[in-house]
Amino acid sequence: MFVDTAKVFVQAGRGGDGAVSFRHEIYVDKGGPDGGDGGKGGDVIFVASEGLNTLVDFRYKPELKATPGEAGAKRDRHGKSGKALYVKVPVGTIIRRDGRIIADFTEANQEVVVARGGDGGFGNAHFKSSVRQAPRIAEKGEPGDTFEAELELKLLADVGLVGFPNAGKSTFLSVVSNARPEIADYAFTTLTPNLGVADIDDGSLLIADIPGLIKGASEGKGLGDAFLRHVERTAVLLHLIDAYSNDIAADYKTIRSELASYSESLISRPEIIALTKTEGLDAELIQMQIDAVKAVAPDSQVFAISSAAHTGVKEVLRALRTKVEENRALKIEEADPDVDFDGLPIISLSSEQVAKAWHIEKLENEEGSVFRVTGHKIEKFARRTRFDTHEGVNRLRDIMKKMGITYALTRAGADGASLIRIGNDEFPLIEQ
Ligand SMILES: Nc1nc2c(ncn2[C@@H]2O[C@H](COP(=O)(O)OP(=O)(O)OP(=O)(O)O)[C@@H](O)[C@H]2O)c(=O)[nH]1
Ligand SMILES: [Mg+2]
Repeated sequence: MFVDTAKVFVQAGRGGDGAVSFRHEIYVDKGGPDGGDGGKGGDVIFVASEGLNTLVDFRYKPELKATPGEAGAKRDRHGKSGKALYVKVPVGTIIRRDGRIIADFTEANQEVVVARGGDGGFGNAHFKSSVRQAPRIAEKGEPGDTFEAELELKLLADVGLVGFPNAGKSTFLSVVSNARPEIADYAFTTLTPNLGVADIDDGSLLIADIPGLIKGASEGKGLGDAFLRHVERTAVLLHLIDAYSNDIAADYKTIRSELASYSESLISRPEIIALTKTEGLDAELIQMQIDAVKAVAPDSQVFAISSAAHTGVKEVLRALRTKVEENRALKIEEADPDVDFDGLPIISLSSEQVAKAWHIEKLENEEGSVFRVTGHKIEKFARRTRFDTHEGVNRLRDIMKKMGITYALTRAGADGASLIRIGNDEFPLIEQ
């Protein structure tokens, strides 16, 4: 089964808890704090792998979890970090989180940390100060990043083959490359995309062969147009048309209109046209067919080829290579680092500013009001707080004071008994 989309649950490892412990020494009643820190949770890391070309494995393995960090221990022993989970995906895989792209694997061996492991909590050895000789505080480990990842595979190739079923797409690929796709004298022989590398002169082209299109493919006729995603990222399309066709101009227009209904960008992609199976036709007839295509595609290069007799094939590959290179040069020129895809300049705060920012919101419910505090840094501290100990909560209160949050809360009408909510935890502003 060929699968090019999948949803998987990814969970990075939780950080280990920090330990509360005191040194035991002979003749010393109570030694200093020696609780070690928890280890960091393992990351979930995706790696692009050349050998894969389907997402089928993810249909059966929908949960990807890295291991948690271990808790800290006495005598300042730090917990072991959790092991990262490495997940192989095919080159061309795109990963989305809540609909937004978070990774796009365009090269073999490219690695992206898709979910970060939680930090380990500090052990009580960290909290010793001149006024606090015997701290009973330790932090909890942070939860690992957890979400549902949407995977989509869009093969990356230089050239995409399009055309009717039986046009000779797979045969062309088999003649120019190392690929051995299935070939037969009936429509819809190809049911899944094939990739092959064609050598031409001193370079090479990666070519993707997909199932044939028919009139109405965009409405689901035949195998539909879902496979067009695999030629969406190619630099050039090679449109193959059977030279024996009775109405070659109509054939051309049908495929073009299916490409147009799929996407604006596919229809404007540079294309080269090749009439196939020409070894048995006389030159005059071939010329008539070429003229018929040129009448409807005046700007495209048109070739006559025969995969069976190996004629015209090299010329097509050479023309494809030139077009691919032109297209790449164009793309490099277009890329402007300060402009995002929609052409809007990107304005961003420094990551430190973003991390420190916080926001207060007053929520009214039946039992009174609750003040919700949000913000990257304060939420991170809250996640590491052990709400079951006062030392833990008091430390969080200290941090809120230092960040100016407590002041802002009182300005917003909070008193000592007001409930503060950060993440999923609630506690009174001042210890009651
Ligand atoms: N005479 C001749 N027959 C060819 C040539 N190229 C392909 N064919 C034949 O055309 C038929 C269809 O070829 P395929 O390569 O399977 O066609 P396709 O476009 O991949 O078809 P689908 O996978 O169904 O979309 C087969 O019987 C091939 O042998 C050629 O150059 N000359
Ligand atoms: Mg085929």
